[in-house]
Amino acid sequence: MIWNEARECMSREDMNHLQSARLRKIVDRVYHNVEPYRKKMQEAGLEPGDINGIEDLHKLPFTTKDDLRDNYPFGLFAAPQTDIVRIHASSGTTGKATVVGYTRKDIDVWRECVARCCTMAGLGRDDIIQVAYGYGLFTGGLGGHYGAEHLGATVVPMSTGNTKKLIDMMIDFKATGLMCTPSYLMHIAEVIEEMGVKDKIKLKATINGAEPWTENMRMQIEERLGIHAHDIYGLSEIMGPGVACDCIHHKGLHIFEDHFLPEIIDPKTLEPVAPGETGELVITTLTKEGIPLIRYRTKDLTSLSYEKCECGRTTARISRFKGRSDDMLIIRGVNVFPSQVEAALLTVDGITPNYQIVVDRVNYQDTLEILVEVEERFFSDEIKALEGLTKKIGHTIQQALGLSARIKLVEPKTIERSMGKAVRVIDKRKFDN
Ligand code: DLL
Repeated sequence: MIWNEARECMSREDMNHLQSARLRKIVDRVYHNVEPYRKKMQEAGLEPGDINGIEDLHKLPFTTKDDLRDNYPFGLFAAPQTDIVRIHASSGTTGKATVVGYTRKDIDVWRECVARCCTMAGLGRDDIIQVAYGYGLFTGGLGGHYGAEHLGATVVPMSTGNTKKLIDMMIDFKATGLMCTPSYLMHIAEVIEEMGVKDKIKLKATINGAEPWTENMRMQIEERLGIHAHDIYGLSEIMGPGVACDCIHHKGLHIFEDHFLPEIIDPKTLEPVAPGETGELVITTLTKEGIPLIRYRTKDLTSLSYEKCECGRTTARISRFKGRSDDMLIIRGVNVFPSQVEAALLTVDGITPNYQIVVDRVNYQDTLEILVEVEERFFSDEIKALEGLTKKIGHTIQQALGLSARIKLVEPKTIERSMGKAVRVIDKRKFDN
């Protein structure tokens, strides 16, 4: 089992000491190897010697996705190409992809982090783990694969594509672990029910991430499949999956602070927020060689807690993600996060976590429509049941968002399923000009 007690259960003092030593080293590395970083530091009047420890972190300039795009493809690499053994890239919504490179040591750190996540989920050498994240430039497939293999588990590289085959193999191989996006897991649960094979499934735990999901959705999945579903976080710029993961207590995601130094800032003022308050997660990679990033603005909204967890780990925990500072929708002047909509919907009985938010603009007025899949039984009931449910959802959304929405109930499986990240929001306003 990969339970790195020396690192995951360190005293705060020792952890800060380790982080300071690693920060000094990484700042030195980028200053001497990455021209854009040297320039940025010089513009801020900084030299590596000015950074003595984590108390000086705030002096360093931020890094954003634009810095990666501006230096496409390899401009921020801090290692010679001969030391880079792997490239990944994330598809940008605009412009060029963001490209990242890994040295052999980076891959070793990555697999150890993902293996630690598997341990948190109670998986070990005896387990058979199917990896159903996409393999390729996306970090999910290979990241999960190397981590589970490092754990010593038996890895089945399913990738995405054929859900029935995945389930057949899950049964035949007696698979006990599964890694995939939460929305795909939901789809897998539906197909298992459809096939009537739930009693043949030996699954114990799943490790799900790459997109926001709610606590409610996690509990619904756990109940449907009789498993523990764990939230894994990561982003390709920083490494890929395995930056943080929640343990069996599901009270926030333990961030591997020996490799990733977290801060939470107010995305508008860029100042740190008080402990426990929600803001944007900023990460400094402490050990990356290929593409170390200093104060990288993830745009992901969360909060930090340094309280010791019941599991014994002392690493800081980030709360379940509340969305991104840049996926926030402003509808009729009201800020709305898709995760808020999901949380509200799932409080209503009879709703599945399959929904789509459609925002449009008609006569200069924003419109909000929410398509919600409801259980089959409502469609066989009389029309009154449907009307009642529509009203109830409308009321719940109004209460949660302070916004009225047109609710459209649709039959199960109407909303297109995704093997990767679900398309939760269709914002048509972007296309009119
Ligand atoms: O999604 C890496 C990953 C793969 C993580 C598999 C977990 C599992 P990117 O494609 O670069 O990398 O997208 C990163 O996805 O900034 C978040 O906005 C979102 N995200 C990732 N994990 C979670 C999560 C991978 N557990 C972006 N909860 C991040 C909420 C998540 N959002």
